[in-house]
Amino acid sequence: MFKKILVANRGEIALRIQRACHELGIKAVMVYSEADRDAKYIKLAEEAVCIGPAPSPLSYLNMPAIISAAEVTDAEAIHPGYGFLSENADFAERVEKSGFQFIGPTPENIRMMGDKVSAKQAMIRAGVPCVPGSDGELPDDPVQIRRIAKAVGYPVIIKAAGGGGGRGMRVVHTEAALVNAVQMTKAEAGAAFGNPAVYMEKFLQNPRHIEIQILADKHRNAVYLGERDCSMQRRHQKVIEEAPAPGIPRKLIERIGERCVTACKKIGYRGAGTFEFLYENGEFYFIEMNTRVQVEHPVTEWITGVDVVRTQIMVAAGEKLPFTQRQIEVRGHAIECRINAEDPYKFIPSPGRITAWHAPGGPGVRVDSHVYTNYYVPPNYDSMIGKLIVHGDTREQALARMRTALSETVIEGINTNVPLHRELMVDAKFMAGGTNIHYLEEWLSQRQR
Ligand code: MV4
Repeated sequence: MFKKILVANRGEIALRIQRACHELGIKAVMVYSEADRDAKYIKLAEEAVCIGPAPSPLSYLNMPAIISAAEVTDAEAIHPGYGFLSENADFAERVEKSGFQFIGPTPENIRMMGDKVSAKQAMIRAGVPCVPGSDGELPDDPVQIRRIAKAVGYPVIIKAAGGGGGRGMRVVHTEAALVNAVQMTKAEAGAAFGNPAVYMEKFLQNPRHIEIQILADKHRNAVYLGERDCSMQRRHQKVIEEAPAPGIPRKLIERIGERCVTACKKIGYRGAGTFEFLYENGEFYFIEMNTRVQVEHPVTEWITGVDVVRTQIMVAAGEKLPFTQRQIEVRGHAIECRINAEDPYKFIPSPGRITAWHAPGGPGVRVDSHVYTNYYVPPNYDSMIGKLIVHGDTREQALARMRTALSETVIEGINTNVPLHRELMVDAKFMAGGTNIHYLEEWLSQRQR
């Protein structure tokens, strides 16, 4: 096992990884920008290295600064967390070339999934069901583009190979608008991602966003840890996640989970990963794969009892997965509310000093956050300041525990979206379960203030 790991991230996930290291008896080297000197995990750190000024390109995205920090502290491995450099294949490659273990998949697998065309082709070959569409990159010939769209059936969606997470997409409803839309998306993709390649899919009008968590080791063992429902989102930012997904038959999840595991084995995947699907009319359609630990991993940890971050570290060190698929059982229901420093109505970021922080507690309540009373939320990064996660024997019990937990939560000095979560936890449609990816935005547009 590693003796020392460098944590190349900030915020709640830096604290989460630090905790996993300490539990395993591993020393954690924390890095920080000038804006993050006062974070809780820096105070708790046995070693911390400043890697640059507040703007992330100069610190958390600064590869030489991070690799140097690992060198001067004699770390053996680097955990990239989520965001920042976590899905950067060039970073993973540079980490390994410098003699450190990258805690994540191989650079080849990260690169394969970063290109959404090659990701989809790999999944089709591995037997994972995908959204019907162009087989690979769209050609330039307008006649061929029209022929493909006709075969797929309108509406279609044009997506950039270099995009993902909602960037570089365009919906097309008619043949008249098609060729121009393809050309526009290609031009934007070339400018934004340095890759003008685009592909086409049937546009699904009212899907849910369901994802499958997997874990794999370096010995071709892989398991799936059930699903998460991440449909409650606004502008491609998830707001609430839960597991299991309400109303989806277990048998269907098992079938799709097994396909994901087979695909992992086929491509030699290792580490944690998430297969993103759209779910509509009882069918799953793969859209993208994330090659990192995700914000919402705690809901999976709670329904399965598996520590995702601990296992990421163990498999990176070469250990075998400490459980088989047969040992994975789903128990109860978990819900996560992302706590953001933002206006709960207008969603404008609300950085500043937290003058009071009272976290909720009690049975079935978990708070993952790096903040505390008197902490200053810097304006330079994502507005998420923590996550509130609850578990119950049933979804109803989890909802009740979330309502109680939110009622106990006090955050003063900045605006947060806690009032939004309080409203959503008593919304009849959300309480019924199974809302689609458009529900939250429609609800917000009709909300009374
Ligand atoms: C789609 C889609 C409908 N049909 N693909 C947006 C984020 C990116 N990961 C894929 N996205 C979508 N792809 C087809 N063929 C609708 C979306 C989509 C979406 C997906 C998941 C969660 C939220 C979303 C919000 C708007 C659109």
